Amino acid sequence: MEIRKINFQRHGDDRGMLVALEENKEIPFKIKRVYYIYDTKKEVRRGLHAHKSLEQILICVHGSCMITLDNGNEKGTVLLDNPYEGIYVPNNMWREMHDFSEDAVLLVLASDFYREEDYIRDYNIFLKNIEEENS
Ligand code: T46
Repeated sequence: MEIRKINFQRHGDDRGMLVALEENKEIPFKIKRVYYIYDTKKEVRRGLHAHKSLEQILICVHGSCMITLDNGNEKGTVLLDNPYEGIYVPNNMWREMHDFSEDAVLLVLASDFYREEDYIRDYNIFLKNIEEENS
């Protein structure tokens, strides 16, 4: 599966760079939550779940990390290593974040508030849900 990166517009001048993200413009949903992940150990894999109803944009604003997405049929992995690039992660998508650099800060813009009930943490249940949707 090819994971398409979104290239955000950069506003650069001789002072440096700036990226601006607005809901329903660069971000294709209303932003209800922002969180960020940092100080992740190199050997750690985070995520390992899907969401029933949540859209997210992931941006590695500092350092780098790998993102693996799995839609139940196909998998793809992408390197995020630029603060002006992001990836869109829809619902029903298994995600894993791994190979974080020591200085990595992964910023996430989410379409909904945190709800534990929205998580699918069992891979077999995730696959079963996908099968049911496709039947
Ligand atoms: C996702 C990937 C990319 C909260 O209290 N509020 C929050 O908004 C979030 C995201 C987490 N938490 C708590 C719940 C856990 O006790 O923070 C702790 C760590 O969360 P979790 O183990 O879910 O973190 P990751 O890195 O495995 O996954 C996170 C998001 O949870 C998830 O939605 O898509 O980042």
